[in-house]
Amino acid sequence: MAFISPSRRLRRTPFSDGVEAAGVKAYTVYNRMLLPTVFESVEADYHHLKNHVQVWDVSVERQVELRGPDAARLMQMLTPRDLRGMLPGRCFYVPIVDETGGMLNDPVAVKLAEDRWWISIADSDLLLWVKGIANGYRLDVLVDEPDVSPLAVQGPKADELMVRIFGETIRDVKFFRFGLFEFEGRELVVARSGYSKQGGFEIYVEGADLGMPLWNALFAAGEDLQVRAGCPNAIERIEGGLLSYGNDMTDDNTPHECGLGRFCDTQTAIGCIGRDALLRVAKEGPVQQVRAIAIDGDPVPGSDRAWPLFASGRRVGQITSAAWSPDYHTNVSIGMVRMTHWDTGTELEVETPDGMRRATVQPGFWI
Ligand code: THG
Repeated sequence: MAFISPSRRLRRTPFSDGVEAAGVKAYTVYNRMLLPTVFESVEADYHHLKNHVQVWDVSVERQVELRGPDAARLMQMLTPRDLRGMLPGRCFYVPIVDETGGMLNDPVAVKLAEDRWWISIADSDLLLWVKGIANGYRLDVLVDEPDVSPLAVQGPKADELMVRIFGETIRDVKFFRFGLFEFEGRELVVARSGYSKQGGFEIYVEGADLGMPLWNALFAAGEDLQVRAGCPNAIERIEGGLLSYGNDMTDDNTPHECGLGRFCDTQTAIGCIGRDALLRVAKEGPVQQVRAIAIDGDPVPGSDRAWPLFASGRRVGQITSAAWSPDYHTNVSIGMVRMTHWDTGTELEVETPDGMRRATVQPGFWI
């Protein structure tokens, strides 16, 4: 057993004091910040998330802010999703692609105003790519990382808890939309979104000084709701088919391979830097794609590598995330599978760290 040495490069978050006091047991590193992965145990956290309400320090979802007359133009250069119909007050899940059509990130874009956007990023250095584009094309836009840290409130009792802090009108916020809500005299962006399928909100906490006051207010207000500190849960997110950039896809994958074709309008997304490349590959269609895959046998171990998938001894893909699901009584997983073997019901073999297991392609994710 070894420990991570503290340093300024591994940034604290506005909620780190609360996370530590709540007894965090494990972290991962994400955008050079600490992201909690376990509080009680991954399984106990999973059951609690599905039955109660949790507060998650997801400060690692850093914002890339675009501000200025060319903000909307720059945003459309980054993604093959057509943004023309997107109104201020909306959040869009957007694939970000490079000039080859490879995935650079899969953030949530938040349109604050025509000339002001936040890109709420997954784990890759998107700021550098966006600054490079803005400067290379001499765009009239400021690009930086503001002092904004998302705090997620997730679970079936999320509405009940949020009402107690922000008032009844929080219930009116629709999925993937946001409103401005006051806390301690400051207006905060609050969206109905989050990295779980259990429902809830994300509060974009602007100003690190507000972090612990808001954290403490949520825990004080939610005692009878059994509110707990939580974090994105590996089991629940695999059941729900929520992809993890760097795990389930990299810049070697197109959005179509990732199953994100429904978030692409490549024909009409004029200006998108990867548009020509995506139009070319779209003609043939993807030759591999993300699938939900059940893995037989006892609970699979955790892993820091992809597990090869085979059919009749031939390599046909890989498992990129896997966990035992208490609710579905099987190992749930996300895999990238070649076209010849991606049909529902196809039986495969997966090489796990503790031996070969049978794996079956599912019709869809579990949630
Ligand atoms: N919220 C915010 N920022 C984020 C994440 C988030 N940045 C990092 C990471 N998560 C980005 N990845 C995702 C992946 C999935 C979703 C959001 C961000 C998601 N998908 C829904 C689904 O697939 O069911 C809905 C998508 C839609 O219909 O538009 O929510 O979680 N701020």
